[in-house]
Amino acid sequence: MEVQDFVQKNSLGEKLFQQKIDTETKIEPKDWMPDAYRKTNIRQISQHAHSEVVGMLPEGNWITRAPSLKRKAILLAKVQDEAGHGLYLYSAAETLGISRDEMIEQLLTGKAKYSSIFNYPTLTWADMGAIGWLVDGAAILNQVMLCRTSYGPYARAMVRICKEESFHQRQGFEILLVLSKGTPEQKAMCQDAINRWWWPSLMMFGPRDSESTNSDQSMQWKIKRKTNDELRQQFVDMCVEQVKVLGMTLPDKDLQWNEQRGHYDFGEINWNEFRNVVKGNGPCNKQRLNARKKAHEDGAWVRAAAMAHAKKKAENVKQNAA
Ligand code: FAQ
Repeated sequence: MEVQDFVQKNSLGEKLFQQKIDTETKIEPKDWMPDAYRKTNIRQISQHAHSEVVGMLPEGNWITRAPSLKRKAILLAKVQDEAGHGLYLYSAAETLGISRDEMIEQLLTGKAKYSSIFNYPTLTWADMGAIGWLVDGAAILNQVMLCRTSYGPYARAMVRICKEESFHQRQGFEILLVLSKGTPEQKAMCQDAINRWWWPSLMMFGPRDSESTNSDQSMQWKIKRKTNDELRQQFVDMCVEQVKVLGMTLPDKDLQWNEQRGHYDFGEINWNEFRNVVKGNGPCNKQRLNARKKAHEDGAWVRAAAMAHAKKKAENVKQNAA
């Protein structure tokens, strides 16, 4: 292609791209898109996929110790859902031109991030309730917004994921509700789990807007529809009301209704802790990555068998056609 044709074609592509963004038309895999738009979607969608997959580990820890058959079946289904979410998201990222192998490699070598929240330990059964209520609750707020994200395959994956997440959140809240009406020990376990998961849940929304390197551009491209701080505030306002139903408290002495803002004020997040966990120094980072590496190595024979089967099948088709 002549240089001039290329420039003309590109600027037309850019115009069409901007028109689609302005008119709320989804960007689809074969559409022209700026390189940076492609890159930031790959970054965000693949990190989201990794979060779903690593997110199976803290809860997986309790499948064998769930207090009843019913609880075990529900938890098992929830953890399987997270695996499914990871798969939809890896597929959505693949439509942007990155391979699954590359993404997995980035996760296992520590190059790609995943949500900070999954680097905390699950110490008691009440943690299953707190994860469902708070972690899935935070994830839903973020993901409801992403149902309207500008990249088509990501938005469509989110619609399905949100339906399942809302079941996850309710099952978590119900676990806590039962504990909150139980023995003094169960009540204490419930409060302790809320105390430990509250602040890390607030960190899930990412750094303050003033420190968020990607937000401005992602908002302009309508990848994100609300900023980190807006979603965090929405989450705080929602949880302050819900915790009353449990008869429990949130571990923040600065929580207070602000009439002027029409929102709850809340205390300062420990951003040093957040940065440390994201850097790889949280309580369970090494354990989580090692578990993923082991799963990948243990699964090598399955991948090899699937490849061998596909090759044999292709050869058979060729032979039959000859
Ligand atoms: N942890 O400029 P921003 C779930 C990074 S799914 C680690 O504000 P952005 C389901 C960020 O990547 C939970 N890193 O970034 C479930 C960036 O680094 P980079 C996951 C974080 O992308 C429930 C840098 O900091 N959800 O829970 C975190 O505009 C229960 C600067 O930040 C998603 O991934 C963090 N918390 O906004 C599963 C949703 N926050 O890449 C199992 C999709 C920020 O430039 C059990 N993602 N960073 O090197 C998003 O909406 C966005 O990516 C944000 C961050 C909002 C997370």
